[in-house]
Amino acid sequence: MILYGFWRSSATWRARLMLGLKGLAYEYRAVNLLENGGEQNRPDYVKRNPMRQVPLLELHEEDGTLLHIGQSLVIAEYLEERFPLPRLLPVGRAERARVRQIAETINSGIQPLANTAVRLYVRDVLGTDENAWCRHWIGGGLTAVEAMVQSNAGPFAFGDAPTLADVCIVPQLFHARRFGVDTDAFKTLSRIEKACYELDVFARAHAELQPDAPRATP
Ligand SMILES: N[C@@H](CCC(=O)N[C@@H](CS)C(=O)NCC(=O)O)C(=O)O
Repeated sequence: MILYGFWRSSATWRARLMLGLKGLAYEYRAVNLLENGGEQNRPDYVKRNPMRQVPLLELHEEDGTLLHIGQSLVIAEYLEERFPLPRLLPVGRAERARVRQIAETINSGIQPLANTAVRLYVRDVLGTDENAWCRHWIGGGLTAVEAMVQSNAGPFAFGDAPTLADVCIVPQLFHARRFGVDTDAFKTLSRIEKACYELDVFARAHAELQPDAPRATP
């Protein structure tokens, strides 16, 4: 299995967490989104993922068929079907809907508004402060997510074990801070984040620990 990604990409971070929580081994191939015109735009990568985004999971089906799966939540569903345990989604249908609602709110209601291509457009074409733009959309979105987790949160976003909801919340909080959102204001999300980082899988998946993350010079 090969995971194509970028150290800071929150969607790659989600895929890293899913693979980690399921205990699956994979090779990581870094795609630098910022340099050389963005390696996601290279013809060999576009052939694999026409959307020109990370993450992308490359793997073989049991019969040898080669698969390229883009979209982190589709990766989650695929992994859940093929490697059911440990679960990323709860057993009950209604509970699964709640977890998926949190994940999808982040995936389609928050993250795309602060994506690299969008931020560059806001800054370079619209001539607007892209950090203020991101703060507005991420802050508003996380206010909704904070309300969503209230009723079912245990130590984690949904009960006693991490789910797809936590997998989406943790990277989004990192990015919220990057743009100046005061994440301490989200009391339940902050508590959930702390519980997640106490797990080795979450601690190791942090963006700044990835092999393509810039290293501080001594
Ligand atoms: N919904 C997609 C989002 C993927 C996405 O937005 N990836 C970003 C990095 S987090 C990307 O590749 N951006 C490239 C660009 O904006 O040019 C997913 O969950 O995989």
